Amino acid sequence: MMDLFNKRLLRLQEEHKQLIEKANSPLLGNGIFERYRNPVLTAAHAPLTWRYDFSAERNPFLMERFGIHAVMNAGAILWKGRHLLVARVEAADRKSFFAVAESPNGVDNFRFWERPIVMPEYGEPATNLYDMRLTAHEDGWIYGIFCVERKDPNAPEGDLSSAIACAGVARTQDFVHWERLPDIQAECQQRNVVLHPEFVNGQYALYTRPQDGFIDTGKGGGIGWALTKSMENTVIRNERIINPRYYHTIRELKNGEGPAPIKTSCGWLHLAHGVRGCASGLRYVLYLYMTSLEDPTRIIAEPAGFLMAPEGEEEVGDVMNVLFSNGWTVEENGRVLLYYASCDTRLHVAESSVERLVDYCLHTSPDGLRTGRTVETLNTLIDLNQATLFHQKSSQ
Ligand code: M1P
Repeated sequence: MMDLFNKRLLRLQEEHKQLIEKANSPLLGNGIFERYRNPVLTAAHAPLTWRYDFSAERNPFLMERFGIHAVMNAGAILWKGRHLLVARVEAADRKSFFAVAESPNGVDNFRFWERPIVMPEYGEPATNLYDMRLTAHEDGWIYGIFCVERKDPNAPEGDLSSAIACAGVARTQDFVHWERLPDIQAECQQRNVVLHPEFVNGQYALYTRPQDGFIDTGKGGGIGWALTKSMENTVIRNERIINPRYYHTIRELKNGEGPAPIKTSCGWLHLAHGVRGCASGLRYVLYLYMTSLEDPTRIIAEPAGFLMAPEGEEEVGDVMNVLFSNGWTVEENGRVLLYYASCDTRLHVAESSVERLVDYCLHTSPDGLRTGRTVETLNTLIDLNQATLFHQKSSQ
């Protein structure tokens, strides 16, 4: 028996090591970004010490004693030259928690720190926490804003799925110790709340996403904006929508800000997700838009359609047809690593640069909002190409 136990332990350890240390490489991209071949984090990356009891006495079959189901939607940061992700880890019991994973290069060899984050509670203990957005704010703190979900106390008897979602706030200097601040107070439910990295008019600025429930059935809706004097007692008032959802676009049903925007010389670069309904359910894609440096609420560019949509294995998982991102990092040389999860199951990385993403935003046509304009845009490109090819031929 002991022999079997030891053999199994050795094999588990070897396979885990191979998975963690597997080198990753970029695939051929579309010029805007390159996806990397392997996911950077999956449930199988969770440390064996989280999943198994290594005592042969207590666990003679060396069976999993704690199931990890998925690793997804990670906040990302380059911190003191270190690539850190604060991932949403979902246990087999459906509860999510946060855990830090670190890599030497941002594209492979991600290892979870020894223990998950112990997030202090605020008020009524949460049923679930997920999707942390990290912001290194100019006030000197690193903030994490995340979704806090509790059962709706007013749900009719027998309704076991209605929940109340609000934005939780915590701040840290080392990613181990977190100071929990009061949940953000707002007039309606909030998911996808993100802190802008700079003060605006001397106040903290928040990207918001007001909604009535899991799907915004209310009027309007979209990515909102609100200012608040303090993060220690945050109240969202006078929220206004800066990036609305829109009929027959990739964000017809809902949208949400991704990570904190990146400051570039041409404007703030924003990554967001857009959701539409289709026969197979909700379809989540990622898109970019840019806002003005002088007024971060004013959109100055927004390419038509999606930047990334699920492809290949990304289409399949726990919640099908979903790409979601709440983390990206930018290096001093402008290299951007964009972390995105597929189907609420696993986490991937794609590479681009500030220069390329700005070029994409500024030189891709916006959505004309009707078929005729889409065909006009296409014909303009074909005309340009015909002229270019003609010119190239005649100068040969
Ligand atoms: O299942 C897809 C996503 O659904 C929610 O996002 P949103 O509120 O924007 O629709 C979240 O539960 C998110 O974690 C999840 O990936």
